[in-house]
Amino acid sequence: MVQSAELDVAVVGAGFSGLYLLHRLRGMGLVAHAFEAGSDVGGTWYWNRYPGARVDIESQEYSYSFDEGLQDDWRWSERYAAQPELLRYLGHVADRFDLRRDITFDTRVASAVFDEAAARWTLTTDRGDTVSARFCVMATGCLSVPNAPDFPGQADFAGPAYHTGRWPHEGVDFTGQRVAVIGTGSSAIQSIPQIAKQAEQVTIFQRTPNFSVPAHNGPIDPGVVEAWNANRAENRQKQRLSAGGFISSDPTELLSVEVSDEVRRDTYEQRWARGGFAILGAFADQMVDPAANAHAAEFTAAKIRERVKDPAVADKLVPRDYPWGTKRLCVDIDYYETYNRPNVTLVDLRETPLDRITGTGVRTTAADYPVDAIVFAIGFDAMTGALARIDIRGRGGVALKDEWAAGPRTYLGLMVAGFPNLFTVTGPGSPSVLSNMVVSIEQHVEWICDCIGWLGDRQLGLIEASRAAQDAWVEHVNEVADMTLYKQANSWYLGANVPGKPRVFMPYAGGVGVYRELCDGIAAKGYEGFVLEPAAG
Ligand code: FAD
Ligand code: N01
Repeated sequence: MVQSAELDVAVVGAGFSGLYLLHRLRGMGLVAHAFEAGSDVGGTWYWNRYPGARVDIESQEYSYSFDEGLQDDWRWSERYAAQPELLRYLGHVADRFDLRRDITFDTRVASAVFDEAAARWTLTTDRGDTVSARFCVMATGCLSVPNAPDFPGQADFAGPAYHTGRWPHEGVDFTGQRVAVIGTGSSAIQSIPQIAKQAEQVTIFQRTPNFSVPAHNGPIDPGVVEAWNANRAENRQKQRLSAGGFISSDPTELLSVEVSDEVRRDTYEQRWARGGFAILGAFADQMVDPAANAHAAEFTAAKIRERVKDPAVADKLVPRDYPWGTKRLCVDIDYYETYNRPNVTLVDLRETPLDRITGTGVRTTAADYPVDAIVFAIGFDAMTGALARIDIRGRGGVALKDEWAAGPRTYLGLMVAGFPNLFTVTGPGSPSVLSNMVVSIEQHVEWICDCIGWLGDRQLGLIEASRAAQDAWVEHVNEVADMTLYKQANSWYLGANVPGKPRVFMPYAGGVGVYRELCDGIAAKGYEGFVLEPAAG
């Protein structure tokens, strides 16, 4: 339970972001408390327990860097840690730094209202708690609100239905069952091979195929761990200054359009053999030059055709209508090979659209598919979803959802004009989901905490993004996105997966290192672009 109704900082969420915030704020001698809708810490890794869930960045890179002892003591077992291990890691962090005593679980923050006279935020929860805090940090996650399935007839379905983002804690046994999986994003690509190993029959309903690369997962190579630890400080610094927040992709300056066909093929083959996101570092022009991007797409398509035996099925699995990498690249274990199994069927919803769910299965315009269970792997209301579900009101009682009616607008993805002392972690307008998020989270947490400390040192009580700085930042975020191919995909980066959501490219595509330097420069100039006011009284 929250010990004090008068907090220095209220934190919403207890995933990677909320846990580090609590630890850091406490270390500054501040009274901080977190509220978490789940029953324990972990965020993404608490909720997403579907079979096959695992990280797409190498384990040692997808971990906190802020504490040497933590890094010395923790050992990852696999190259790409699976969800249970990631959840154990976050539980270990909570234990190690004794964080749970400052977290109220099973409690959803329903509203956060700024009281201008008192210069404080009042938060109310769905359990009737009210707390007041000088600062409020929304560590609510970019992918924490699953899209609710909304298929005609779904209430008629007699069997169980699951969403990958809200998987039952006790697990699901599909033995002997016929299972429908709707969706073919990362969650589906990870879970389908596992479900297919257990179920009698799996039918996959695909609207848009994704580009996926093999993880080549396995027990973590002790040599990798040794090399990482031998140069850990340097590696961590390289991550922080890199484009994507990870260094295992080993990016080159080579341009795909300038090398010979042979060099290009060899480069891609070598990176394919390394697995995972190594391919992202192959050429510097693949995300900005359509011709270079087409090379990556052609190479990946050829690999899909090698991996899938039936050419007609392979053909359906090849993405055609958006550039390579403009949706987060999937990292799979035997995804395409799973289509070679006799108990797996792919239904292309572009050819035969999903008509309705019936009492006994899924009906397309061409056929009925009787199933015992349905898995909805249909994604999230990303980046703004969790914030939109809290009634956040800033100056003059203005609601954040009204302020963002035409799409999110922030300064640096950290603050919103009209909402003083309210911070967002990895909010829209920051590199966020285009990066190794742990690196982006640490940078945000440290910037926010340093800012709060700086204000305290100067007897300043309020910080707020100026509208001019916010407008300029939004323009810059758009300009940078326009230099890339990202906007050519109907992705959740643009809000395209949620009917009625404004189409705005939400993350900052300028890179983690560039962004960090911008944020640090702004802080060094006395928080340029922010309006500062003395503490009340
Ligand atoms: P979250 O982990 O989402 O935690 C936010 C928490 O806030 C949640 O527990 C939620 O319950 C809580 N919350 C939200 N609203 C409220 C409210 N109103 N009141 C109370 N509590 C609230 N990123 C990568 O970089 N690499 C990966 O490989 C990767 N894999 C992923 C796999 C999956 C299946 C998903 C969904 C995401 C993945 N991500 C990955 C992104 C992942 O979300 C981040 O890496 C990271 O875990 C986010 O941490 P967070 O603390 O910011 O948010
Ligand atoms: O969700 P998604 P996700 N009818 O939105 C389909 C991270 N993550 O949970 O593209 C039929 O990507 C939809 O089709 P379409 C990662 O950042 C990482 O898989 O809209 N189909 C799509 O195929 C990722 O990007 C990992 O045409 C419908 C799928 O559902 C993000 O989370 C693992 C539909 C949704 O794909 C989200 O991934 C998991 C409908 N009405 C997640 N509505 C790692 O590997 C939606 N779809 C680390």
